[in-house]
Amino acid sequence: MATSQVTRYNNYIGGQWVEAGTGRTYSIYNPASKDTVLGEFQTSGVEDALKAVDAAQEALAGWAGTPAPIRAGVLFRAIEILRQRGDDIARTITLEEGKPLSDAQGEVKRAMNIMEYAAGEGRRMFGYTTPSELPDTVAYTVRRPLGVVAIITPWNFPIAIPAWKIAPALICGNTIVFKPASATPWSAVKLMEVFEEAGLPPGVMNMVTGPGASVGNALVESPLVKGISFTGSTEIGTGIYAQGAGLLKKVQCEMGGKNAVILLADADLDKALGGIIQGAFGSTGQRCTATSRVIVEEPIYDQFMEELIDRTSKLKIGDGLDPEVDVSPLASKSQFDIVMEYIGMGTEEGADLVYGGNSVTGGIYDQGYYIEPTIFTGVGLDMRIAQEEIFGPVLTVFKANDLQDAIQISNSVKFGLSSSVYTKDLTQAFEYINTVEAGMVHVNAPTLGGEVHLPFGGLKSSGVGHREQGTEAVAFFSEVITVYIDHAASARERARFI
Ligand code: UN1
Repeated sequence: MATSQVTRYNNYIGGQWVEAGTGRTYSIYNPASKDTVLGEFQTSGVEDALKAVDAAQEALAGWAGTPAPIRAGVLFRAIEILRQRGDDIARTITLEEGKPLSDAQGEVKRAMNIMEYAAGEGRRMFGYTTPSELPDTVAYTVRRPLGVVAIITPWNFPIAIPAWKIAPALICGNTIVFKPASATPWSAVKLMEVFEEAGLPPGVMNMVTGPGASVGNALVESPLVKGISFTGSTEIGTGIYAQGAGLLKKVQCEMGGKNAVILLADADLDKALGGIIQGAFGSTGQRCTATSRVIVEEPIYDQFMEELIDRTSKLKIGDGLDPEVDVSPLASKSQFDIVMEYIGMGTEEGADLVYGGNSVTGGIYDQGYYIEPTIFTGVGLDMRIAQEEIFGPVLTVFKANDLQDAIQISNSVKFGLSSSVYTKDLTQAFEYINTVEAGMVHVNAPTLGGEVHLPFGGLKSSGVGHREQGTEAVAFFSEVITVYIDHAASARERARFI
């Protein structure tokens, strides 16, 4: 495509679409058609990030002073705009991230759901009143915004993850600098347009595209930024958390996973296979709640493996725009390379590659970053493919003697995001629920996703700071202020409580 036909998109700062001060831009490409340029975006630098912070700071008093139910009005309008543009935005997600269109549509719906939930919070956002130990004294709590917050998001849910951070941040009265993943700025621009048209006052939300090393870092360091909500790798998140803590900022980091399904011998195998295949290969495994391990109780291991391979072989690989496709391309060349490297590593480490393992080539496949759904057995617990997040369509299978053994295997990794058990036995299910190390626990359901009104997040290296979504999101994006009011007619003998 000739450069002249490529649309150039700008940053959004203080209510204006502006070019980066660096004067530099970069292009993004369709992962299913790797020579197709989708757009040109601003390669912003530190100064752009700081301008956005200043704009957010300037807008803060006005937005924080707007009653929360009125702030909610913007979110309700944004939901309507998303409804009208849903198809176009979903298509944008598929074009730039690669996921199947039906998943992209689901993602837009999820963004609408979270906005609906957050908008409702505009009429709740409860504090509490409680008796004081003094007469004629009222004690209560009230929520106040943090101030300017930085929202730093990954490429794999380029609409839903920003939405589930932005919506609660806005309803709580914060102003925002949004730094989307460098790989998916197009969805971010479209989301920004939705908020602009919904009537968000200038400066309340600003968007700056570009590298994390300059833009993200400047946001984390700026003394005006009081809160940071990050989703991405454990490595980057750990750095942000440490840096933010040193500056006494409120930080939440949602990071990697190595989620396991435990399959017990009494389980409904058909149901379990459906959930495991969707969990492992849906979204091409590029999801922090993806299933990357299955731990199978010995008596059903052989039957499970046979059916797993049979069903996996029927998955259709192709362009996410094709409605028949189950497994679409990896989101980028770098993601493709990482996953291929892990597959090679698995073989070298001595695991048995029992299905897939190759890139898919020929015809349309040469245009994109396709990898076969891949299954390893005979995986040792100390192998890197058993321990590290691969973020691709790679499933490792383990054999366990019983539930306790399975839980031990499940807990043997540094991550603890999401997990699942398939069983009909209530006693075993509860033992699992009470001992598995994961922030989200499923019984007879895939490791995937979550509902927007429930907390989302993990233990150990999967998350730190505060859960996302539900009322937890309001707790993160606000400060609790405790108020004592003495309405006694005159001075007291004992003027203060202890
Ligand atoms: C989901 O799996 O439905 O980055 C959401 C991620 C997670 C969000 C996943 N933070 O994949």
